Amino acid sequence: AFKKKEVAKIKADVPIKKLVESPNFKREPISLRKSLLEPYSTGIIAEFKRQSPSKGIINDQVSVEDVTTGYLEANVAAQSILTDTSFFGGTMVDLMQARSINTEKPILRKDFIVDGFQIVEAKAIGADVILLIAACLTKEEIKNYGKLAEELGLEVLYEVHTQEDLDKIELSNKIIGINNRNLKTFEVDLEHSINLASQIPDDCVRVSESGISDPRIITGLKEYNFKGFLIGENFMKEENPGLACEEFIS
Ligand code: IGP
Repeated sequence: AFKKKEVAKIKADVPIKKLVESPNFKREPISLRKSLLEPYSTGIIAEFKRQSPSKGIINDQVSVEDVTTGYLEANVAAQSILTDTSFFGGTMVDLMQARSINTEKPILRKDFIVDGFQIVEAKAIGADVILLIAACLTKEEIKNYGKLAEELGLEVLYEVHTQEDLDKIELSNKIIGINNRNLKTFEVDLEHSINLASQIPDDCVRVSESGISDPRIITGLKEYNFKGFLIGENFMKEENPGLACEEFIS
């Protein structure tokens, strides 16, 4: 509800026409699906995350440019940039700055999407992929926002935590992210990904999100056909997140 008010305010100030005229709106989006399915993909989706409701400040000393450069040098499959300000201290400018350096790898706009306006905005700031969190949306909204994203040429990472979430999504050819973290209790359970994974058909790309702190976890998740691994805090808690990412991958 809070996000809805916030979005309504921006929507009133920024006409859609302005967004559509942005140079980023014309660029060809880069495919996350392709990047994750490439034979030698690292599968790592590295996140820029200054703070979180569960951890407070994680790192407010590093610039998005330096972290982006480091992540790209580490050969990540994609980047995730939080644009939610209230809870995560992110901004749309963060994503635009990352985009100005990153011209090769997909960028996920990590935010709570509760309005189609944010999807047009995502494209205008240079994102390739949006996040739709099933727990925040109705079945209808998921369908409509998914369609809008597709029409704009953006991909969608559909985020689920429970079977109930999964039941809201039409499961064909989708990128499905299983969040290991319960967004209400903040509890992290890796077993969770593995249990839910069996309910996802093989034409979907499986992504495991949150609480991944050891390369061995990835080795384990690969056995269950996970192709993507969304990691934030484990890198961001270090002084040099890019270097931490590089060491993690090699
Ligand atoms: C990253 P972690 O534990 O590696 O920092 O988690 C990412 O999965 C997490 O930030 C996240 C998130 C979200 C944040 C997953 N889903 C939805 C905001 C909204």
